[in-house]
Amino acid sequence: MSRIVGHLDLDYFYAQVEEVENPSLRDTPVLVCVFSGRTEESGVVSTSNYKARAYGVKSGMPIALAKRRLNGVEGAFIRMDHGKYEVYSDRVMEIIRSRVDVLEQAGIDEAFFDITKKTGGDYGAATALALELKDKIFREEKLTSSVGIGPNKVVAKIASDFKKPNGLTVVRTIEVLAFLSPLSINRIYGVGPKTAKLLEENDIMAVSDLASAPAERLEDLFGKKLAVYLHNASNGVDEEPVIDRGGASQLSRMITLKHDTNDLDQIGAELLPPLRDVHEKLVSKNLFFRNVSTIGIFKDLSIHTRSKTLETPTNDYSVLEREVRELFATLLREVGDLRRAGVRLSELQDMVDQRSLTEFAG
Ligand code: TTP
Ligand code: CA
Repeated sequence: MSRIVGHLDLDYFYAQVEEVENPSLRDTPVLVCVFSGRTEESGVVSTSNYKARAYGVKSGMPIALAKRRLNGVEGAFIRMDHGKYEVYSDRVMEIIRSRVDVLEQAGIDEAFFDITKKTGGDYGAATALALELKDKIFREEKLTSSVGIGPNKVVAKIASDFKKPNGLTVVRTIEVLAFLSPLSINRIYGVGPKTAKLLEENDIMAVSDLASAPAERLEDLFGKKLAVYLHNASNGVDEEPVIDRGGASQLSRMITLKHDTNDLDQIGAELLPPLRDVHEKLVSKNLFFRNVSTIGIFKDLSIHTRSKTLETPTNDYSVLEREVRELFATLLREVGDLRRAGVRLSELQDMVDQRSLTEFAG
């Protein structure tokens, strides 16, 4: 049976999360920014919604330039809150994971999945499953996503990018070459500006040009390894398996508090059982954590997080409890009553890796 692989990418992710938390933003250009602090306008745009993109706002653009692009139209400039986006990301990944054969998270807002067994290799069933994923993510998280389905990762990734936002593109094995041929070479994953420039200088503009370029010519330009990849990818050939990269990359627990509260002791007491539980899980899996986040959810369902990266990974419960308390103390100083509270451990590492690291260090 030939494989069926999918790629799901959440649309304008950070900006969409901000819209979900504050729906009144939907008709406004939303720019999620990393402020560097010197002046109110120093920093860059991390991402923006499609309203802002219509004015020419782009990821990585200085905030001052983005403001000029908006040309007097008022935009919402929002500080990036990575911890918050991770909470949404974790929940979306769980929705996908429970419905596919194998999930490979490829970034905070994207994942590959293998659904060969699940669909019996049938593209009709794959299409239905892709729609089910999109629908479930939209109903539970209010987030739209774009999905690509194909015989391998290279095709699935290009397909998910083909119709955005809220798209679904299914490319059956027999359609692969016709789908890829007219596309521009920079659609292929791994073709960055440098590779694209070199290809264009050699009159290779479309994927079909690349697919028919003589192997020796590509090898002269890029060396054996990249040449082989480019040749295969442009012909829709890719054997890379979808790999679950070692199970949980994070462990988290959320609770609903008995009453909405801003009281550190109250929250600390209610969080004790889930904290013990998450620590037990960590130890049973022989893992150390390096990053710990606290999560507070408010009446209006908006999420605020604080996180800390430790100098060295640990599985020490007293360190965990102390850090969580300190992080909640700062979080609560800055915000009102919480409805739900949670903790998340990430940058998890195997104890074995850890031991060999200290041995090297010693
Ligand atoms: P992308 O998936 O590239 O972009 P996007 O989700 O904002 O937009 P779309 O998929 O609809 O085209 O990146 C995912 C997140 O990564 C994005 O929401 C913010 C972050 N990001 C940056 O911080 N800087 C960048 O330059 C890019 C491209 C993304
Ligand atoms: Ca995205």
